[in-house]
Amino acid sequence: MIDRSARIYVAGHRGLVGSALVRRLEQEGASDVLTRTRAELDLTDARAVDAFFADERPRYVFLAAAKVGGIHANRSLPADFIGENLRIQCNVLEAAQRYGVDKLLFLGSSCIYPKHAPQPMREEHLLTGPLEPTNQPYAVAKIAGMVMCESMNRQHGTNFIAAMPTNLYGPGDNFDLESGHVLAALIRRFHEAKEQGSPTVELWGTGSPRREFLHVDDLAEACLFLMDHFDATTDRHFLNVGTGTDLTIRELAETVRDIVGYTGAIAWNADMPDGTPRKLLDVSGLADLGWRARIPLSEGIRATYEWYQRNHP
Ligand code: GFB
Repeated sequence: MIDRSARIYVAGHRGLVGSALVRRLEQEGASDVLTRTRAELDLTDARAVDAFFADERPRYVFLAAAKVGGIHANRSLPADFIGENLRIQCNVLEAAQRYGVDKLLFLGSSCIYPKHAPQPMREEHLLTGPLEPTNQPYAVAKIAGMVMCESMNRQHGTNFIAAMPTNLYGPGDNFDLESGHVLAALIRRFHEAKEQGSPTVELWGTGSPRREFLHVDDLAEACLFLMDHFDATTDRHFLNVGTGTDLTIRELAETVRDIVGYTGAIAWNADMPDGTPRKLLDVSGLADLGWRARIPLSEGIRATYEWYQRNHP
């Protein structure tokens, strides 16, 4: 078990994942959670990151800081997605090693697996085939982060592990229609259409791709579980985190539509990309250790919609 009274740094505490991690750590009695806003500490600045670790000496680190976004943001800003993520990872991982961090958890993403990986995707499918083009720069950065953790462990004897979450949603998500992920965008599109009495909501792609959705509070619980119960070993330093079930984007849209209470029609804009055809994680590794996701999708969407209404008047 990681010591709840030790200094724990959550990088990216204002994001979807980082904010959920801070909530979870506080619920579990963590008494010295260290955070810095981007204005206080620019993680792409190697010198600033080094000075921060030298001064603060965290014992544990959750590396949840990253440039993230949905399919359109990934396509529009590919250089930012690879460049910023590589810099952030490199700086934090190297400083964590240099200043003797006991254990670090790096957040990967299910898009690191090949576009046509067998489904559900197992950890050993990493680096076995070409990636989905819409998010290749982001995926390459995340793969580099994973390989860097493993390399640090081999060369320096660190205990840097990684969680590979499936598509996430929940309170604190980015509800921007251009840059957000699909679930947050759907909540907003249906909500605004209901408020404005629009007869149709236009969604991207064909609706046929399949995705798996994990509530971020489940992910935060899994991350702490991994920190407590999973160590980097020579053959494996990361595990998938998901629910083990998926649905089509069309089914997701109908679920969100019903929860929001929109009664108009859905139109699919096939000029927008579908992305990878299917992305379902095999979660047996984490299940064997004793962890399973708990929040059912419809319940999680309902709670996220309530959060959206409270926070986006
Ligand atoms: O979450 P998302 O943007 O990204 O979901 P990925 C994209 C799927 O939802 C595509 C459809 O099939 C889209 O065509 N979609 C329908 C929409 N309407 C919308 C909408 O209004 N907004 C959005 N965003 N999508 C991401 C990667 O891939 O997966 C990230 O881009 C990350 O890098 C994440 O890895 C986990 O699931 O395709």
